[in-house]
Amino acid sequence: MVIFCNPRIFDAIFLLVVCFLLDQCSPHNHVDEDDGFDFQQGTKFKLVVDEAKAPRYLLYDVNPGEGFNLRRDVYMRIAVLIKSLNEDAPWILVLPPWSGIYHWRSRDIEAQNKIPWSAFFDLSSLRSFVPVMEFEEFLKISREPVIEELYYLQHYKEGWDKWEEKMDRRPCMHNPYSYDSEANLWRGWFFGYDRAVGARKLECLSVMGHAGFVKPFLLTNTSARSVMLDRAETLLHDRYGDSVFWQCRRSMRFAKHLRDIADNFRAEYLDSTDEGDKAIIEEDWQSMKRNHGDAIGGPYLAVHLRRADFVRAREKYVPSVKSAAKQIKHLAKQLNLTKIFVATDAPQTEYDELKGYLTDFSVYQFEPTLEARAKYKDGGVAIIDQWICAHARYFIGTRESTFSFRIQDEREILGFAPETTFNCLCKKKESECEQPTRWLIKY
Ligand SMILES: Nc1nc2c(ncn2[C@@H]2O[C@H](COP(=O)(O)OP(=O)(O)O)[C@@H](O)[C@H]2O)c(=O)[nH]1
Ligand SMILES: [Mg+2]
Repeated sequence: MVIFCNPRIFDAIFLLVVCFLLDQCSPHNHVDEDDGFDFQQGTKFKLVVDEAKAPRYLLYDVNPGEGFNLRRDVYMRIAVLIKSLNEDAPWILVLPPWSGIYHWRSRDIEAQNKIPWSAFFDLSSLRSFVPVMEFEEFLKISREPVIEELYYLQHYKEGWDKWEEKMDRRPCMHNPYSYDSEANLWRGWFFGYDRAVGARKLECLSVMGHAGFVKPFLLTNTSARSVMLDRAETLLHDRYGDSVFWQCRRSMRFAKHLRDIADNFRAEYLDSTDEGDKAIIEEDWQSMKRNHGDAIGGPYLAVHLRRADFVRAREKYVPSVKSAAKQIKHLAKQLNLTKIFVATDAPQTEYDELKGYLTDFSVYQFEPTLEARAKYKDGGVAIIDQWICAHARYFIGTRESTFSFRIQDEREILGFAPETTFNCLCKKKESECEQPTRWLIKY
C-alpha cells in the first residue's frame, strides 16, 4: 500500500488521510512500494486520520566559528524546544552534520566534513529524550533536497536597553545565503552540502528570547513541513540547569565505540575501571540516578589544559605552561596521586615542556595513531579525552572552556563529589581565582 502525505494537496482539498507510523510520513510526497500496510495487525500501526499530525522537521545550524562543545550546548536548547513542541504536534529534530569545525584541522580535511552524529553520540540514547534523525536520513525521505523555510536569526539592529522576549521579521543585517534564480532556491553552506541543498524561502528574524519562545511561531505562523533555524545559538536555554535540562544532558551519551577506547586506555594506563571507580554505567540513562560522592574515580589527576586560540583570546585567565605545571604538581602532591592525565590541544612542544616540569609523576596523554585519528576524527579524539577526564579522582579544567564544562556535567552524571569536579587552573599559582559555578545535577 502506498503512503501518501502531502500537506499542500491536503491543505487544499481537505481529505482524510491515513498516515501510519509517523516516521514514515515524509515531508513531501513519499511512495514506497515496500511499506506493507495491514489493518489486521492493529496495534503495530497507529491510525492517524488527521493530516496535520504528520511530523514536521526542525533543522538548525550554529555560527560557523563555534566549536564542538558550544554546539553540544545549542543542541540542548533546540532539543528541549523539540520536546516542548511534541506536546502539541509531532516534530523531529534533524541533526546538523559536523562540518568545517574551526578546531578540527587534521590533514584530511574532507574526512572532517559531513560527519553524522552517530560517529560521536549514541543516537538511541538521544532518541529516548526526543525524536532525532540524521540529515542524510532527512534527505533520503525528502522528495528533493530542499528545506521549505529557513529563518536566519539575528539580534536587533538598534540593540536593547531593556531585556524582553520579542521576535520580529526584519531585513537581514548580514545574509550569508544567496538566491539561485535558476533553481528558485536560496543557496548557502548547509553543513558543507552547499549547492546540493537549498531553501525555498528565507527570512531574517530579529529575536531576543529563550528557545521555547519560538514555539508558538513554529506551531501557528508557519505550516512548512521543514523549517530551519540558522544561528540557533541566538536563542537562550529555557531553564539552564533544571531537571529537563539534565534529562537532555543525560541522554547525550557518547558513542559506545569511543567510550570503549577511553575505557581501555583507563584500564591499561590509569588503573581505572568502572567497578573500581564506582562509576558503573547503566544501559538506560533514565534509570541512572546517583548521589554526589557515589563515584570515587580512578587513581589519577586529570587536567584539561586548553591552549591554542585560548592563549590569546583568554589571556587574562590562561596560565603559562610553567605556571600550569606548578599548580598541577601542587595538587597532585596534595591529593597523593602519582598519575596525571593531560587532555590538551597544545602543540607538542608545549606538552613536552609541561612534562619536563612534572618529572616526579607519570604523565599520560591519549595519543592516537594516524590511522586511529583518521577513523575517529578530531571530534572522536576530543570525546575520548573528555571521557577519560570524566573518570578521574580529581579534575581540574580551564576557565571558561566549554570543553571543560562538558567534562564537569559528565562527572555530575557519574556521581562525583562536586569539589573533585568544579575546579580550574588560575592565571598564576599564587593568585586566588574564581572557580567554576557548580551546576549540580537535578533529577
Ligand atoms: N583532543 C582534544 N581536543 C581539544 C582539547 N581541548 C580543546 N580541543 C579541541 O578544541 C576544540 C575547542 O572548542 P570547544 O569545543 O568549543 O571548547 P572551548 O573553545 O574550549 O569552549 C574542541 O572541540 C577540540 O576539538 C583537548 O584537551 N583534547
Ligand atoms: Mg569554543
